[in-house]
Amino acid sequence: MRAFLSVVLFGAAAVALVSSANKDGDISFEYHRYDEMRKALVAVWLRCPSIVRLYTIGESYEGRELLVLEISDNPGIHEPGEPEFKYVANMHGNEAVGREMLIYLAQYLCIEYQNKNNTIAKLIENTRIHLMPSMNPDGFEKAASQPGEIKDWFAGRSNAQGIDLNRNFPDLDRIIYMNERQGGANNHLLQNMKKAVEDNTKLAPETKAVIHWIMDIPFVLSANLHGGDMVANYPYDETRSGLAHEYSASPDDVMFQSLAKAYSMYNPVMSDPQRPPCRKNDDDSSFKDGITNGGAWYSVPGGMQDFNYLSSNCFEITLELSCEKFPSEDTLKSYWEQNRYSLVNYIQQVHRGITGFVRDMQGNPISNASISVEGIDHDITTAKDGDYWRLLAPGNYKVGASAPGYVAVIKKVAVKQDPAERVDFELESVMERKEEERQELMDWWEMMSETLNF
Ligand code: GEM
Ligand code: ZN
Repeated sequence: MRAFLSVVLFGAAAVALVSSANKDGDISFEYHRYDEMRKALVAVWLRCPSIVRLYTIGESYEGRELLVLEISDNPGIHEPGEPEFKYVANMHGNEAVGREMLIYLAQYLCIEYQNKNNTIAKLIENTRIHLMPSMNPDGFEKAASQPGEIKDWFAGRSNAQGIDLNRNFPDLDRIIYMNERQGGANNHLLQNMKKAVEDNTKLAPETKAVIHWIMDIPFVLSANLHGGDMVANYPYDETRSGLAHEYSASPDDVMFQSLAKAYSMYNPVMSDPQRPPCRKNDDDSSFKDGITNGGAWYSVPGGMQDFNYLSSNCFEITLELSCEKFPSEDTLKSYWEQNRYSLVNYIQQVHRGITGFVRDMQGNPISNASISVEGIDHDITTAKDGDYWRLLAPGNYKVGASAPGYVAVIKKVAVKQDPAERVDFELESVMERKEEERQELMDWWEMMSETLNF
């Protein structure tokens, strides 16, 4: 049944998204070295200047730019209420498929926007999409410069200092697991620690750049593209008990499974129940429907995925796109065909759950207000314009908005599969409430004194 479902879904997605016969005609399915990648991204900007911006979030250890291509109807601007989405690839420099997928995705979105593909145009108009094809450009150059087609399994995985970037993020899992036991914050565990990040000598420049990026832009949803297996992996990555393998559910386990399936079920190879393990002795017993909990697969401390979830409002999953880390160039077109619809469908998930604004009684935005959901011990916060996005699976929820100095408000919300429910909150300041109560008391006193002829 599952195989049938994935074919149906895949087929439906294909019909919905494909607008012209040679939709991929302009994409060149080849590996891009650093200069070629930069030229390819500039070419997308030149072809679609009204919806594309190319920017950098910093430099790698050897001085290569960490390039990001942004696609949105108002590039360069956070539009209040518009969710922010990111794909980051190639943090392990020898895992090359994801890097190419993001270059092709940039080209595909631009081409389809020009072809008036309504699905793509709507996505670009109501989402701010950021694509980082390579978080480790130095590692990629090392891997790609190896002679011949057979690449060493590890050469280029780390950054130029020999740091594994997916073990280099602050280990916030240990803090959250301690807070679960002893009490403490349930998210935003790096609150106001920009300087600490800057001064942390253990952090690679690539890691620091991404941490600042995450702290600067209110990302809602993200994926981290890897290679070496075929699965959509979701938090937590580090096991709760410290065991090598242990299902370690986050408070948003139901939503993360839904998000991971939103990718895997549109990739016919990843979701094929008959697919054999990538390597004979692999234990992918935790893989079902093409998804896995990270801790159930194997424990990973200091990873970027859990860091997103525990330091910001961003939900991130990790995508393993290929059994081979650096497959031959003639396989790239088939990897694109396997991933094209998953890549778009996953971006569309950012429009789920609830979204809205938190304002005061005068209509002013309240930034950094907390949005809590009864039964899910993971709060998110409002961005600069009081806008928020809270990913939630379908169901009935009690949602609260609160901020220091304001009276909290709780609302009951019924959430569908999609699109997101609009839920705005108006918070009364405690001072206003006190004034009101004082006034009510004065009125009562006046009424009593008249009645009793004091
Ligand atoms: C993984 S990617 C993270 C997968 N998560 C868990 N918990 N296994 C890594 O970083 O080791 C594999 C890869 O490098 O792609
Ligand atoms: Zn990897």
